Amino acid sequence: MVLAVSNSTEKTVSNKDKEEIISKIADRSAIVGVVGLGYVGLPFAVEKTKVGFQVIGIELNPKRAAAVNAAKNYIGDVDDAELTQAVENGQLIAVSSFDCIPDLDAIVICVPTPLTKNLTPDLSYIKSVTEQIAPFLRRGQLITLESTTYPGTTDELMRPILETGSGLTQGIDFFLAYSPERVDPGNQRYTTKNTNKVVGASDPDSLEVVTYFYQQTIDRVVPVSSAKAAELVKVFENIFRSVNIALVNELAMLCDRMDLNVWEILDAANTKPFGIMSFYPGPGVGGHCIPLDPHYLEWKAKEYNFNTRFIRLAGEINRSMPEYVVHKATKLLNYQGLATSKAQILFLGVAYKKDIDDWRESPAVQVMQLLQREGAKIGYYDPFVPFLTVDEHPLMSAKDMDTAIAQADLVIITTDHSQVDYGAAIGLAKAILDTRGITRKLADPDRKVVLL
Ligand code: SAJ
Repeated sequence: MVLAVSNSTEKTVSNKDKEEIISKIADRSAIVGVVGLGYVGLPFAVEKTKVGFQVIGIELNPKRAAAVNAAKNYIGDVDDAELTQAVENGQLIAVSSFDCIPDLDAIVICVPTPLTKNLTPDLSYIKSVTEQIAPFLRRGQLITLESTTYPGTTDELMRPILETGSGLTQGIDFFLAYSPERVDPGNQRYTTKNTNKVVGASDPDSLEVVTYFYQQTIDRVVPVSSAKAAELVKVFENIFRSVNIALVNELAMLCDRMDLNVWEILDAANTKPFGIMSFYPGPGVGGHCIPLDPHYLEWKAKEYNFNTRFIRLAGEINRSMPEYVVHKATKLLNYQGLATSKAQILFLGVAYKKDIDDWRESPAVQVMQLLQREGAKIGYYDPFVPFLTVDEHPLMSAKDMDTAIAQADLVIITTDHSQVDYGAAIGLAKAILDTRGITRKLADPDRKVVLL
């Protein structure tokens, strides 16, 4: 293919470069770099080793890099034995510098994309990694961004930094693409390998190379027309969840006023065999994705003089849920003639969702914080979370659930871990506020349970 370039000389796309990287991917001589060995990067890195690639993980947290090199697993979705095998046979090595960039053929960037305190994108990780890569970039390399971000990041932020820093041109000298991570932490059914993968690039050669690269480890790769399109696909997926979770959270607050049981309403609605998808209310929306990612699009849309009202409203409703739980808890304590400031409250489950150990951005912790600030004595029991901090106060999980429940004036179920015996909890508790509806089908002869 011949590309016309600005100085009117014709420059052929180096098919040699494209053929070379494709051949190195095919015979597994391509060295894969993964920047960021978190809940996206480490599972991806291990998957690549399983199909024969040499992988260098660039992890700036030295503790994490050392853990990987010692085959000490810290990501629940990674199989311990597979990590050990990858490390022991030398296929996965973690480093904490970018000096190895020239040796890499494909570089996959899986760094965090948080929000600032006023809900604007914080691209500092992506920018810093891109700036570190640029001076080492060489002909024929593939750079892929996986972090969830606003449409335009790859082409408008990364590409100029890479081209300026290296003097190379995308699509002619190196390949640049976007492929969103789709990881559902704790999901036993869908893994890195069998979760369909969207890929997008803004030139045909980059799209061809990135598609072939991911096809080596993922059952189905879905190419789209540009990096920007792929970026929007991902953000839409999380907006879809945020809006639908907010819808049922709002319904829960209305049902409370109408003296209706939102769980009964939703269970019945979900018997519809078509045209519905089940979402349930909760104490709020946690994790590193759903509370944050939609605001990346909200921020970008403003450039087009467009207000994404669904995103804003959903965020407002979801962020209001911890306060709503406090309102319900206070009412319940009042029925017992107890002031919140005198109450002993036990939180059953503190992770941001069931059957995982991650409590960062957990709505449970937000509720704990609010009630602790009102003077309540709070404790928790969570088999996945041995300790956490609430307003910088360290807390350990109760060792024995039964004793902790019996000693509490109120139990608040904030995470519905599968392994907890909720029937026993009902028998032992004085009162329960169930924010996850996990007890809705259990016997409650003494009517101790109030559902959100
Ligand atoms: N939640 C509800 N009600 C619901 C569903 C979820 O209150 O009906 C809450 C959860 O308890 C949790 C939060 O929302 O606090 C987010 O839950 P989530 O199920 O969306 O899980 P995440 O954030 O760990 O992972 C999601 C992925 N989950 C699913 O698709 C089921 C997926 O959206 C993305 O691949 C991933 O975010 C990501 O990395 O973007």
